[in-house]
Amino acid sequence: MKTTHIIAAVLAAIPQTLLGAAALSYDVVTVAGGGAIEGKVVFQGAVPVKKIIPTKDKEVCGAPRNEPQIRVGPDKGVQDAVVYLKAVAKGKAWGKQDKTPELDNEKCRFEPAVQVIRAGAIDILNSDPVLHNTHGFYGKRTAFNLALPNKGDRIPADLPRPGLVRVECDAHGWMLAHVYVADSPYYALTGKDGNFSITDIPPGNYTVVASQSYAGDTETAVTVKSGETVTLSIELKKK
Ligand SMILES: [Cu+2]
Repeated sequence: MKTTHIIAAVLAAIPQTLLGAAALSYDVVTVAGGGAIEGKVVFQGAVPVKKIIPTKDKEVCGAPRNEPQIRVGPDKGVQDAVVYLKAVAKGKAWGKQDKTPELDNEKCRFEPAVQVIRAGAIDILNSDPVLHNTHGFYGKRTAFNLALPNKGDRIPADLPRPGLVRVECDAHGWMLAHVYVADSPYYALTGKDGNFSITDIPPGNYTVVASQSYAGDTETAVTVKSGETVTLSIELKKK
């Protein structure tokens, strides 16, 4: 009896934030009469460039060059912005995955530089005849750390938790990629024109997050109604 009381008291003392972690799990339900969110991600500012100076393996890695830190098209559309709905509790099924996602080391760049995957497997590849050491991080914590000495190497890695994974190469300091591990299937990656579309959303209130590594995150509150499409223009601003 006494023990039961103690357990009850301990449970009551667990902060809601800890219990909230369980509530963040995603439940698949039938979505009838869902709505959609579509639109465009834009960036109006001057496009910053980063000087890349390969210091080794130059025959593969190339000459010094300037690379844009945000890919902006002629009409200001931002390519490779990740757009997702924050902390969705339930909704549509994930859909079939055609193949295991891949991150390739190619000419001492990551290909693709930005991708969104579901939690689980990702294959790390090397298309170069030089050593790459592909190192992924959740924040400061290592998610994987893989040496790929040979062209044609393919090593399976695992990203078990949702969140942003920053990927570096320990051999080539300028290499950088971002892998977003989604916590629900409500996400999109903008194309060259900056456009995105997210469909089959249960009616309700949502936070749309547009995320880009240079500009950071921009959040927009949206109400989705049954059978309707909300059109957004999301302007990214460097904070
Ligand atoms: Cu490398």
